[in-house]
Amino acid sequence: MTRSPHGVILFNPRSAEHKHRIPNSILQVAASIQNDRSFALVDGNRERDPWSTIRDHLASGRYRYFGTTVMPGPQLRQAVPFAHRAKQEFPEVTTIWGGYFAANQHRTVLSSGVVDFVIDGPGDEAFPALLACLDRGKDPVDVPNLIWTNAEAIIRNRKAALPDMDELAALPYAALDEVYPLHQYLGRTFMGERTLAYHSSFGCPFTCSFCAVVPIYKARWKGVSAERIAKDVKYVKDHWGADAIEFHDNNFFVSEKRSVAFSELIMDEGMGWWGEGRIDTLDRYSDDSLRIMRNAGCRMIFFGAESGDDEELARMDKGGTQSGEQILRFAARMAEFDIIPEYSFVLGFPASSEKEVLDRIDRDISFIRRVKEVNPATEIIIYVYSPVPTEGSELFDRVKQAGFHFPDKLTDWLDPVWENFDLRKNPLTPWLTHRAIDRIRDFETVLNGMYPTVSDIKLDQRKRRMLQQISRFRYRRGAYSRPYEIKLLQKLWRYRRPETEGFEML
Ligand code: B12
Repeated sequence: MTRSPHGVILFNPRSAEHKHRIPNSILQVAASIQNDRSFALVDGNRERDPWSTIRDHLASGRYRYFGTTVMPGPQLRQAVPFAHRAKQEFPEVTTIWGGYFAANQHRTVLSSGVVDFVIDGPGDEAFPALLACLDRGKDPVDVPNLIWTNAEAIIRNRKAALPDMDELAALPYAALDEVYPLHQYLGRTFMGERTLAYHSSFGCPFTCSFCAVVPIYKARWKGVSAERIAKDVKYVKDHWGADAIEFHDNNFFVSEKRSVAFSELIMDEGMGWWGEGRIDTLDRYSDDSLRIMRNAGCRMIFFGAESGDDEELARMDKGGTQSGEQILRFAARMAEFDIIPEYSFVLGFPASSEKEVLDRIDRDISFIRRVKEVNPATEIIIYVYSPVPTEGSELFDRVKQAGFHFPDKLTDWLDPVWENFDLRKNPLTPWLTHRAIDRIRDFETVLNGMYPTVSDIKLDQRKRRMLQQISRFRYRRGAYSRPYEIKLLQKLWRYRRPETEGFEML
């Protein structure tokens, strides 16, 4: 096939972190078109003025397509204004968005008039097919995983089956390295000196109704083989000295066979690694499997515990066999294998009265304390429930009945209220009052004071002991209200919250 003369700009807007991970979203998209046409990677995390870089590329006339990856939160601060500028200054250029925000909020994105196409899920097949269509001036009626508009309506094309992940082209690490030295993306974390961010699977087999992955993947999951992961990881180790891995999959541990095979393949590489999984899935793993994973460097696993209340787990369609009793028992089991469980909880679901919302928050707080009694090393992540459009789920119906709705206009998402919503920090949903938010945040402050995360590697032993000393009295008495003295120290020492910025990376 002849190479197309029309290049693509692939932009990763700035996210809020100060040390950055490999932008796998745009890198994997680049892999899908690297044989057909030229591409320019622009990482907003590595550019002081990314718009001028993008504008220079567009002004060169070599690029007809402007692709941007967009997740909710800080990335919108660049993605939205840059789309407006591109449309104003280069009306002949076609703008394409992909990523979770774009797909889940496609109606608002397309009706903004500054984004022409939205990739709905994996772009590996959709994107090259879309560009080939547009090169020929054709309407992309047969391109899968695509949402677009014609004069009358918004059209959502058919969903493609998940790609055969081992068939996907290798990531163009060398091309990224030419623009942004790759070793600078491999920062020091609690697992190693040079931590690689790697994504080895799409989707998740479950349909928790608070999760933004569900509307896009609809309980489908597909992973790269253990052999391919090991080959890719060793390539980055050999070329750029990676000695630790963050697996960015939504659910890395779906297959025990794959997890063990991967562990055996990197057993002698001396690499530490982290990934995300489900408690009920890992609890079915044999002791041998967990031992092999630990010996192969598995240090910590992120789990969606969500709630210790079985009725609440049912109300959020957690599915599987997860229960409050299992969450506690599994925390103890993980201690036997010296793998740190990182439990995330979602607090602040809708209820019929403020009293009921507050009672449930207190219920979740006492459950989290029990987890800490069972295994004090358990890392705790607290999210405040921020609705995602899981249309048709009982939870999202309740949310709508309670009067919640997303912004109608794309630019409204830039409002700090909605950014806080995205960050799951302070989503002022109709049923959540300031008192409820304060109760969650104050407990979190005291908890993080009493048990600072191991992932904050800049917090030395002396600082940890001081935080614990001033938090112990409050934690023991459950006196969480207005913990300003702890907040002050956490601010002073820039305490790191992995859920918003990822692990501390120096
Ligand atoms: C890495 C990551 C981050 C990094 C930032 C990465 C960056 N871009 O610079 C950090 C740690 C900073 C981060 C932060 C947050 N994140 Co985040 N993040 C991820 C994570 C783990 C991996 C993303 C990734 O690289 N995937 C690998 C690539 C290959 O997959 P992909 O992105 O899906 O891309 C494919 C398709 O979507 C499509 N595509 C995607 N973009 C584009 C663009 C174009 C042009 C095209 C054609 C196609 C295309 O094609 C790609 C190849 O098939 C995802 C979960 C996940 N597994 O995807 C969560 C995720 C995107 N994050 C999420 C959230 C909510 C956040 C936070 C808001 C959390 C918080 N409470 O603060 C913050 C935002 C604050 C901030 N700091 O910006 C949610 C979004 C959910 C939602 N509501 O939409 C996710 C889905 C996690 C989850 N399961 O809930 N995040």
